[in-house]
Amino acid sequence: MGIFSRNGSENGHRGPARYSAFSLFRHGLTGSDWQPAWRSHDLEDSYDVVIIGGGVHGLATAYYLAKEHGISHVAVLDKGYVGGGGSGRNTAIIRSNYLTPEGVRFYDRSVKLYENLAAELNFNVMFAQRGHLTLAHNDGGLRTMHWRAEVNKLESVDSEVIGPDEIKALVPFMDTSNSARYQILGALYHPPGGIIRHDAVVWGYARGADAHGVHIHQNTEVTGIEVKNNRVQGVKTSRGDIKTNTVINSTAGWSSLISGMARVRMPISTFPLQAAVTEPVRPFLDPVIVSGTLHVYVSQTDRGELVFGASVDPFTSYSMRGSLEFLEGLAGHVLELMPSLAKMRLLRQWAGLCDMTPDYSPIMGTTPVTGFLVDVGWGTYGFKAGPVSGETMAELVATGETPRLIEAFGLDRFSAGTLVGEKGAASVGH
Ligand code: PYC
Repeated sequence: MGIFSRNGSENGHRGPARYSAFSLFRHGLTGSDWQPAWRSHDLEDSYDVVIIGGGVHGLATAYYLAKEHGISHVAVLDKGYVGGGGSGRNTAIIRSNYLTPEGVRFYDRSVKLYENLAAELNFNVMFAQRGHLTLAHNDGGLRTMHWRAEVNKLESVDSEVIGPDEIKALVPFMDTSNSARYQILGALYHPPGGIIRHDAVVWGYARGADAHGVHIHQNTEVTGIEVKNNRVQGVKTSRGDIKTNTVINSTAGWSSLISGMARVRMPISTFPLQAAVTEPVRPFLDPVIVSGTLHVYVSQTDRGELVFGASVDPFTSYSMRGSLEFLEGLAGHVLELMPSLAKMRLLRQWAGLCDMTPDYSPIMGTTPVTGFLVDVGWGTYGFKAGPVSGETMAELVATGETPRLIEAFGLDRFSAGTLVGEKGAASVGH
């Protein structure tokens, strides 16, 4: 049985009722209200672990801490609402076709966790493994796709380079002709890749963490981190102070500022990343399409909208405003790939914040301040890593040992010179 027993209780904690066809039928018949998926609590004076950031990383960490390690006296703090940051602003692409063995192994574990997540959380996260295509428009691009395919295969991840005819068979609307302005020479095809309902992932983890006794505190801004003799003592928040020996920085966008509160410097620069969604149309696009050369990625949701994104804006900023320049560039590039989309209308655009590191890999693990841990530096690839980050960060807290999957991503790699260069596998050129 997953996290919820029949009567909704486990470890003496009363959790939500199980979602099922039967409970849907019963609620429909009786008109009774559904229990809230997670509850509000008074802020306690102390917690065993305080996690800053109520996105997929922070909530997954809390969930695995409680479920796998029995550490449930945990607070997740968010200055806004659950999933209101990067977790609600990304384009929900899941894949593990990275360039380095370390990256491939890490993201592959995340894909595996995502594959079982709906059953694990008793929450439909709508993971659609429709395949993922990264286009190559020149010899250099094609070489990188071959490189990635070989590393992927060595790590037992399903990826291969395919040619224009096979691309056309997968995406009939794509202009794969020799006369395309940016001719398509081939693509890295990654069948396990796909898209997911990102809100559902966040809500599912929040519900699961709550069921195991974790306290989720929304509208609770961290204003300081207390450090004495190089050890974490607690956090200050807009709702009061909390004593704790363990703080995890699971934020995106403001992660270097939060680390700065503990006086830990991070090699991170923060850039906005914009995205947009169209009106819904009949399903015609199965795989996710990415073109690094054209700085664009496209997927079609189950509701029929096309979701587009580009590279990060070319300046550091904490602004999350959309711009007309982005839309102009995006529209031009999308039409170079799929000219028949000329009449599509955009519904909405938005932006999120991306914490870029010098090597395009995250920063995870311990820091020079005892008890201050980080799960940050997620650039444009954080959402897909949520489950594995939660699993490994929870293991680190519970055992005091850095799990092998994240050994390569430590902060000390920047002084040791052991970078994990993933720029060639980032979705778009930056
Ligand atoms: O890394 O797959 C990715 C991605 C998609 C959109 C932004 N990053």
